[in-house]
Amino acid sequence: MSKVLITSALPYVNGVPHLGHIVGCLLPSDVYARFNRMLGNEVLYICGTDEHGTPSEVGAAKEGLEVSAYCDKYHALHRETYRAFNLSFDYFGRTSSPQNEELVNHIFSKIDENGYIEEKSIKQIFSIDDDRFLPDRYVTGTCPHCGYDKARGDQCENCTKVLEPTDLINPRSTISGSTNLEVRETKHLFLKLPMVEQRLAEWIKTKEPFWPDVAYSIAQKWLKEGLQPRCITRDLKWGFKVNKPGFEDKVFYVWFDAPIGYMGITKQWADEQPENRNWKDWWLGAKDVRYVEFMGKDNVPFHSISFPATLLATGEDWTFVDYLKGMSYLTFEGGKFSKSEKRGIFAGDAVQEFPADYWRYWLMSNAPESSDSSFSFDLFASVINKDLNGVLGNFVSRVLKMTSSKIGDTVPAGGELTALENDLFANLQTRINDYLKYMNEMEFRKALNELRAIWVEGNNYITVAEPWTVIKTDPLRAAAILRICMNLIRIFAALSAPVMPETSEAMLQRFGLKTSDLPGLKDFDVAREMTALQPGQPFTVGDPLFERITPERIEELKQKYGSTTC
Ligand code: B3M
Ligand code: ZN
Repeated sequence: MSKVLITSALPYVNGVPHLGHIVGCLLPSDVYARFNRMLGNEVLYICGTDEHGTPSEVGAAKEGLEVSAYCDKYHALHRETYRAFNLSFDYFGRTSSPQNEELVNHIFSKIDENGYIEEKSIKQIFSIDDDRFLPDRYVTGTCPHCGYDKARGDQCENCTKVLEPTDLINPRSTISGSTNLEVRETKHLFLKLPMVEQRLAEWIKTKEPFWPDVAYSIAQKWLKEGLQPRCITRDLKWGFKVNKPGFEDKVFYVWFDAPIGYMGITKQWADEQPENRNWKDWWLGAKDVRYVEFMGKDNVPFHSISFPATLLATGEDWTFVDYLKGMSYLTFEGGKFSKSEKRGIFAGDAVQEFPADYWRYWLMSNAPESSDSSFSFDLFASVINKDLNGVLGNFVSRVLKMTSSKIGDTVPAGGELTALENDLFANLQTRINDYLKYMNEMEFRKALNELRAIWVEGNNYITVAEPWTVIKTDPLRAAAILRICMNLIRIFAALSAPVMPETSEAMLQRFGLKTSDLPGLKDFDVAREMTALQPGQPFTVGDPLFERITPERIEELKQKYGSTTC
């Protein structure tokens, strides 16, 4: 059994999660965690809310709440939404926890002691109308590199270049829109990235070709451009106070403490059962851990450059990321999801409309992996109707209904297997091996293609075997065919479980089985699994697994969620 540490990028606590957030890191990491558990690996799957930074301060002010109360409120909302999507975190924590503060202080002191920190006076933008410094994201202006006019002060999301707010042309306050800004001098702490550049480059080189293109090329681009010292403190009230004399009135930059949050959250998890759990087993001197990170592509620079650089600078034996899965963006009918413009379906609403598995299946089969992908209600309905209703749901109800009405309510006995079954087993074994390989490689679209093809094999088999005709002349043969089909249902339940846990459970329930009865996915052997459901085992037909989405329903959803094409 190997140990697999999985983290999903920590969503900012402010802001309501939309489908793009779900597919951008949360859901793929969940599918991968579930898959690894089914391989028999020891998994620790960590996530939580990213709570520091200006957005929390601004959001709290808007709602008239203390920042900590605001974070409590939205942390609960995130937790509830992810629970509804059946995200199976081992722990969903918070970057503002005392455990994280302790680690941030420790790491900062280490890198300071080791000579990786320098003080510099910088010019920062102060907004006179807002009466505050405007750090990073709260200055908007034109990108000096590509001319994009809505670039933020921390990063241009058009060309992904990291910026300082003072780089922007025609800067304005994102909070009030005011251009009544002035530049003031303030003293800050910088991480000397050039000091780690060489070691970082060597380390990243060892990752080719094991990182997906999107991640590897972003990291390479950064290195090629040369690393600059990076400011890790901010003039804010909300955040972890900097533990260095002369800087007590500053806090750490949110991107300094957020990735350390992965360790902080692991410590929160361990502190709940100190006798059984030790965070260091995963993070410090942990030689036996494979560490996989999931994130949107805009987060790649922080995870491939600044965070590993921070860890290198400590001189301590931290766990470094082994595989970094960077995802592209999901758009809403080609445009942006926007709460303020009421465009796009948000995660909380989505699970009110349809069961989580519909979304999980659609999002994973259309995951924005090598390029962006676009959500639309037409596409969504067509996939649900075709794949889930037409292929999987139809197979399950056909098999169970026919057996129940023609033979009885137990798995039927009888019949020899024929060349048809040998072909089926061989085709399935090939497809299943491919499915497992793609899941292992986190090639989710390809994996889901195989999953669908595996269901199709079942449909093809029953169409060719024709038990409804055969039963008239050879009831034993028909019984054998239907028993094979029932075992197929159980196999489908096993293979679908990482992606559609509730559907898998519903399929098993037909046979009085539970998720804990599922076979592992390691060395999955079709011929062996085909004998798992033995003659005489009772079953129930049950309700259809899925509901068809009608054209009227599609129209209604388009109206409700601001589709551009309605
Ligand atoms: N909160 C950015 C984001 O949600 C940031 C990720 C932190 S991961 C340590 O996209
Ligand atoms: Zn740009």
